[in-house]
Amino acid sequence: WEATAQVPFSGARIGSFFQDRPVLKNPFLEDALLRGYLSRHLPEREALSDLCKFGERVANEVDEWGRECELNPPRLVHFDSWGGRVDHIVTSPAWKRMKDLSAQEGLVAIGYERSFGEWSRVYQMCKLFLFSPSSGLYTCPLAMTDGAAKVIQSIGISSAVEEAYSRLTTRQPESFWTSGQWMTERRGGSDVASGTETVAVPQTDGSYKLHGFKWFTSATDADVTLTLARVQDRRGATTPGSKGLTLFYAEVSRDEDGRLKGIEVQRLKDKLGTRQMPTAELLLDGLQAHRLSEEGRGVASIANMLTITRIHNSISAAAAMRRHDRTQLVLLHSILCFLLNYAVPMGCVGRVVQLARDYATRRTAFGKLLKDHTLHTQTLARMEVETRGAFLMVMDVCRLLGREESGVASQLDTNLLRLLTPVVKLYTGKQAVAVVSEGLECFGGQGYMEDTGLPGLLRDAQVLSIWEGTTNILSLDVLRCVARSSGMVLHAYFTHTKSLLASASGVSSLAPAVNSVDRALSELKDFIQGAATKAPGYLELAARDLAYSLARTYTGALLIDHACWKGASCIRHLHGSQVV
Ligand code: UCC
Ligand code: FAD
Repeated sequence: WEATAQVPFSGARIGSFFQDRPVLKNPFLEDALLRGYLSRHLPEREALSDLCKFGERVANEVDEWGRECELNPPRLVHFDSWGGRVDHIVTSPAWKRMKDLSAQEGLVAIGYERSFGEWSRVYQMCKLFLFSPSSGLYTCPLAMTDGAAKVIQSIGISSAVEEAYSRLTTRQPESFWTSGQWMTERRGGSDVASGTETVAVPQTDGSYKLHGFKWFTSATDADVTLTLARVQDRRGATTPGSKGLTLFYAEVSRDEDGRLKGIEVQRLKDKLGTRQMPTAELLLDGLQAHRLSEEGRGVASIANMLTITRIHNSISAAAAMRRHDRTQLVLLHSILCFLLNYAVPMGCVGRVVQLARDYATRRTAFGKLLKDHTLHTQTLARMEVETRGAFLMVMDVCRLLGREESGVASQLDTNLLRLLTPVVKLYTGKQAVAVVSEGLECFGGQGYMEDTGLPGLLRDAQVLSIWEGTTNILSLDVLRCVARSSGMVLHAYFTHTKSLLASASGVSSLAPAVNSVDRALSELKDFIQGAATKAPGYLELAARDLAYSLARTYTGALLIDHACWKGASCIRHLHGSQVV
């Protein structure tokens, strides 16, 4: 016997089997639902070809940069070599390339150019949907930049913020600015009204100096920021609570010695995820600021920013889940799974579903590919339905936003937008964590290994339900907007959901699904009517469950509506018979 080349694992040989890695392909071409949604609502060739080109760029260029951002996280340099305080946040070259790319591709600009009228927001958000999982979290500064532009636009573009507005919404990389959103202080991020201690001291030239401590500030390499503070009167007194909060705009700039003007970066946060992006604690020590809102109207004025960033958050959640491609048959199957498993905890997959699905075509266990194990396919299908539902719900909110911004929204649209914004944010945030976690498991042990890049997806997903309003805070926001509209937002909800279901009337194959969602809708209505007669505090306890039910029922109706748009021809094709 001789040690020959026939013997595996001897000497330097490490075996002959190496698992194929999952491959990321053009996420636009890979995504049948995205393309289907667009051909239904925005079939403009210009938009589709831009998205297709961008998808190619994401797969072949940008995804690599995203990974680089993860491997080369930001760091804080407090002092220069001679001991001078500089507070320089050093970011990776890839992070900087993301900024240029974002401007060139119009990732914020599209929302303000409005080239596609009421569908411009849908177009913009589809682009962000493709970008998000590969963006190295650059979608975070973009969300805040979009939100800041929206606030400035809605308050009125005065000369003090004219340049900022044009830089926040430009396509020129050399002029492009990003914005921060500094709301959270040590005492509280949910209860901003009690938590804000920052004061604004009026200056003789009409500007203000801000003094305070901002406990969480993300993408702190921003050029400008919006923030809240309490204006001091001549005696130094301020008004407590929400009525004392005013919205300010400030630029982050340096003096001739390279020192930040009016800001000290205390430290960078040591975070579970989102490590690609700097999140800092900031001492505001005389930061020069311009008052944007009327005094005491800070929360109401920043609400527009919250609407935009919460929608961006939902896009990122759906995108983290998605990136996959299936036939319409699977969509129908998904609806049924969704309805049959109404009580099963929800999860979402985006990037992770696409990768897991690809992996299932490469990995063999027990003599066949994973895709040929029915239980594994069922797991993928359940992730898929969550993802599809999430996508349709987010897109619907973008549709409503686009209608409002282009002046064609009905009262019903406006009410729906107000209600669904917190609903979609809170629900997709939770889905993302569950689906991404399931997605990691689809890779077995490899899903737990850092160098695959997969664990980072789960860490990053966890933040989606925390920042921009936690699940409970947004559930309470739902109750509040219902109460303040005297029930009009719920009326809009029930009317529109019913009309979505009506589109399936006559599609016999969808009848069980329609009946199921219709029943859920009636139960929801009964619950709400019954709750009005219960003791105070009852609805508060039910707030989260109510918000989840609103989300699931609406999603079911959207899935049905979309299935009968294309599903009819698909079923005809598959069964060779007339369905409608
Ligand atoms: O976390 C942050 C940034 C993270 C990074 C960005 C990521 C973006 C996504 C990226 C994806 C990868 S920034 C911090 C975010 N912080 C929050 O979201 C705060 C959470 N807390 C709340 O939302 C609370 O509900 C508060 C702060 C809004 C509650 O404040 P108040 O003062 O108690 O609220 P009131 O009294 O209910 O409302 C005051 C006014 C009212 O208007 P008026 O006075 O005209 O009646 C409300 O109708 O504000 C109005 N308002 C709203 N309007 C309050 N909330 C809303 C709303 N959601 N929409 C419209
Ligand atoms: P708390 O408000 O103390 O909440 C703690 C818990 O209590 C939560 O579960 C909450 O749901 C619950 N709770 C609170 N009130 C109620 C209630 N009335 N009923 C029921 N439950 C309740 N903030 C910024 O301003 N700018 C940023 O750029 C920014 N970036 C961030 C980046 C990261 C990575 C993270 C993790 C956070 C960031 N934040 C930022 C802060 C974020 O917005 C807050 O953490 C969030 O709003 C929650 O506030 P809090 O941490 O004070 O929690």
